[in-house]
Amino acid sequence: MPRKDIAVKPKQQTKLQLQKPKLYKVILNNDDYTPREFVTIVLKAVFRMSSETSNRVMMTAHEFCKAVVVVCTKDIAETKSTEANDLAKEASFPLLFTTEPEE
Ligand code: TYC
Repeated sequence: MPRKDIAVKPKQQTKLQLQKPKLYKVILNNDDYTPREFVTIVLKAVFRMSSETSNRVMMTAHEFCKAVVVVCTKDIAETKSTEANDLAKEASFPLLFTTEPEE
């Protein structure tokens, strides 16, 4: 039986504060040589974009020099941009994906 004359102090709880992971942008950079179709092929293959989205992102880079492809963790951003840059190198195109921290 619990005694009513003794106050039991609740144990102090330690709050575990999880830090939000810092996010990174994958940037598609325009150039004058890579065919538009090749850019959309890479966007579809590596970033799983639909034809419509890949075309829109490619045209954004084409018109404004750069386009944000995706925002994700550093690890994923670096893996994906390396994968995409490797495809461009294999095909001998200067297409370049870069990563940068999101403000
Ligand atoms: N500017 C290229 C052309 O006219 C096409 C292109 C678009 C290349 C986007 C890279 O990120 C890019 N052939």
